[in-house]
Order: sequence, then C-alpha cells, then structure tokens
Amino acid sequence: MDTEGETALSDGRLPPGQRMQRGEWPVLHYGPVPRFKPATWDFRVTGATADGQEAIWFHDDFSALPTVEVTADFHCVTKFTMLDAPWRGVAGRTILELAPPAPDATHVTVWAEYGYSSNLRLEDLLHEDTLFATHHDGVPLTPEHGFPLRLIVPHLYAWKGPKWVRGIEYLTVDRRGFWEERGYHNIGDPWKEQRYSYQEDPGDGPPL
Ligand SMILES: Nc1nc2c(c(=O)[nH]1)N[C@H]1C(S)=C(S)[C@@H](COP(=O)(O)O)O[C@H]1N2
Ligand SMILES: [Mo]
Repeated sequence: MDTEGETALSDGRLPPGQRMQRGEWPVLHYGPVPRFKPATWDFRVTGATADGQEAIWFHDDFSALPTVEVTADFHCVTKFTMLDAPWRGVAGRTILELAPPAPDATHVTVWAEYGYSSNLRLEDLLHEDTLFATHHDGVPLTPEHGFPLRLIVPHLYAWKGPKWVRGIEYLTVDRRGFWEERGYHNIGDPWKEQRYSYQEDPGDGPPL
C-alpha cells in the first residue's frame, strides 16, 4: 500500500507512538507455549464472587456459552498496532453476568497458564469490546496466539490480554499482574500512552 493510502487508513486510529504492523501478526510472550489438555482444562471464577462460591466451566461447557464477534484494533506496547482484527469469543460481560462479583469487588486478576496474570478494573472487563477470544479471522486461535482461549481488551495495551487464559479472580483491592509489577503501567491506556509504571499518577495503581 502506498504511504498516502496507509495514512488515510490509519488516520486517527494510531495511538501516540504506535506504528502499523505490516505483514504477519507477530507472536510475543514470555515463556513457552503451553499444550492444550482438553481433559483437564477449566475456566475458574474465584476471589470475591457474589455468592462466595467458585464458578467453574470445563472446556465443553465453556464452548457452549453464547458468543460475540468483535472487530477491533490491537496495540502492543512494543509499538506495533494491528488494525481491524476480527475476533470471536465470549464477551467479558457474559462471564460477569453468569458468575457475578461481590458488590465490593473493584478489579480482577486474569490468570493464564504458568501463572501469567494481568489486572484490570471491572469496567475494563465489562467494556463492550472486551472478549475471551477463541477465534481470530474465523478460525481457532493458533497455539502461539493463545489457543484455546485468550483475553482481548482492545482499549488497553495488548499485555492486558493474557493468552492461554484459565480464569479470573475478583479483587476488592487492586493488585498488580505479571507485567504491571515489572515496570509496565497499571492501567495501560494506549491513547494516554500509559506504557510504564513511572508514568503513573497517584491513584492509577497500588504502590510498587
Ligand atoms: N500468557 C501470556 N499472555 C500474553 C503475554 C505473555 O507473555 N503471556 N504477552 C502479552 C503481550 S505483551 C502481547 S503484545 C500479546 C501478544 O499477543 P500475540 O502474540 O498474539 O501477538 O499477548 C499478551 N498476552
Ligand atoms: Mo506486548
């Protein structure tokens, strides 16, 4: 595509400091790619739930939940942006409705294989574009992109979307996740260019 066309296409859609990704969708994560084991896979909702009980879905049950389709931009803190990524999966708000939080819950930790985690405000999970994605571009996610399930939070940097996600934990006090405790911003809004924890304002996150 010529430069002018690309500028028109991305006009107003590239957050500050981001550039458009050309070609292949990069694979970025810390550690190895886990192997999916359908017999033992589950998705758990723990922590401050409304009824004090854990909710658990095994893979077949999770696959039967209602799905949504979302087309959204994907912003990685390493500065690449992918426009119009087509996802399918279970809306964040569906999980919140089926396994609601206690009234005093304010945040969640999203847990993935090997202990990777990220923290979000409840409203980030309720955002209309947030989904637990099973498919990208009409086909199941590949193992390296998070099969069988990953979170997508389009309005935040992509590290806020764990691949190989296994559950959420409701929190009554915010707690930093994996990258948030290693120097990345607790909120991670790309439009405010909230990349690093040293940019946090008071109230943006728990003390480091
Ligand atoms: N489990 C897990 N999920 C993860 C990560 C990770 O290290 N582990 N990295 C995050 C980061 S920094 C980005 S940019 C996206 C990259 O997703 P992709 O590899 O599908 O492009 O995954 C996010 N989810
Ligand atoms: Mo990233």
